[in-house]
Amino acid sequence: MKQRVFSGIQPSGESLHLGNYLGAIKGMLALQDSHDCIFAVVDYHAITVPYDPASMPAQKFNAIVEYMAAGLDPRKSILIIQSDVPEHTELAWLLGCIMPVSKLEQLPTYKDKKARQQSPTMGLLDYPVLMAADILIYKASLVPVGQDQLPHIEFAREVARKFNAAFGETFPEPQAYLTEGAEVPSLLGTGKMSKSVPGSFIALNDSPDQIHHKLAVAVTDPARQRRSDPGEPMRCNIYAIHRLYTPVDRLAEIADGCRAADIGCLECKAILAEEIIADLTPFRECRARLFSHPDDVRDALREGAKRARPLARATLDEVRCVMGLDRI
Ligand code: AQP
Repeated sequence: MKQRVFSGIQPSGESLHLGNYLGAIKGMLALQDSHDCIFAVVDYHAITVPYDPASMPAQKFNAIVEYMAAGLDPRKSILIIQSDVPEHTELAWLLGCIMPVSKLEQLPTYKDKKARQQSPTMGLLDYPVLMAADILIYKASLVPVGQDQLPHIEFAREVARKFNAAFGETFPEPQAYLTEGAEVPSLLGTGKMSKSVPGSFIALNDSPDQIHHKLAVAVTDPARQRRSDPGEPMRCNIYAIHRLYTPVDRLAEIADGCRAADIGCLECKAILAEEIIADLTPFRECRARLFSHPDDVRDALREGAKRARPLARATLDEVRCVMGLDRI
């Protein structure tokens, strides 16, 4: 039997970004031919922070289009919107009843997002429980994610262990699947590329001009104030992105040129912009095609939910049974 894979991305912006693509979607693509995959647009996660209800339908539609344009194929993988499979939230309630609040309060994403909000919601605290349910409802053993999600995967493993110890062997302990781009840095010089940090990201639907502009104003090696200053590529966030895009021989040329101050930051950024634009061209074309055939996208989602729900229901029935909740 093929190993089961689950992963999800929030529809929390107008477009997914390069971090989502290189850190998560590339991992999904690497597994979709050889594994039994379910990939979701996790809309219930996106409402754990303030959001605009009027924009949500378009953001969900865009996220699923971008999944498909990046190569996730509904003939190979089950593609769903999380809220179309309500078993996820029902399982989250059951799992939440075995996990201590103190554990959730320690998780870095919660602490980080809490610091940016006046009154963090119960949903924000509970986010990792819902994420554990998203994975465990399909008994997935592999989860392609970026580095920032590792604490949440560790939490999901702990949920599985705790549940199995209390109610008998039910869930596999899921493992993260990381790509080379597991931590795409922010264009602002510190932290990761993130939808909620303006100026930090390149969106997958950015035009070639926008990509050139965003890179041109991006922060680089702080030691390189003037064109003639020698740089240190390993300290530079732009070089870190180059390493994910640029062929090895060209990369060595850029690193040497940077150290010798033969290549300026602007030139280095322009080379990277062209690499990214070339990589995203087929994506952009496919995205435009899908937007002009919205029924194909909706059909894929309908079919996805139809295939996912029986799998989710079977796990939920089993869980309710071992918890003594299925009978009177
Ligand atoms: N910079 C990144 N590098 C590598 N992987 C990344 N991911 C996100 N940013 C990077 C991975 O993308 C998947 C989906 O992320 P998400 O949008 O659901 O949540 P997130 O991790 O919180 O992403 P953002 O962009 O930072 O969203 P906001 O700003 O709304 O919180 C995950 O696998 C994630 O690791």
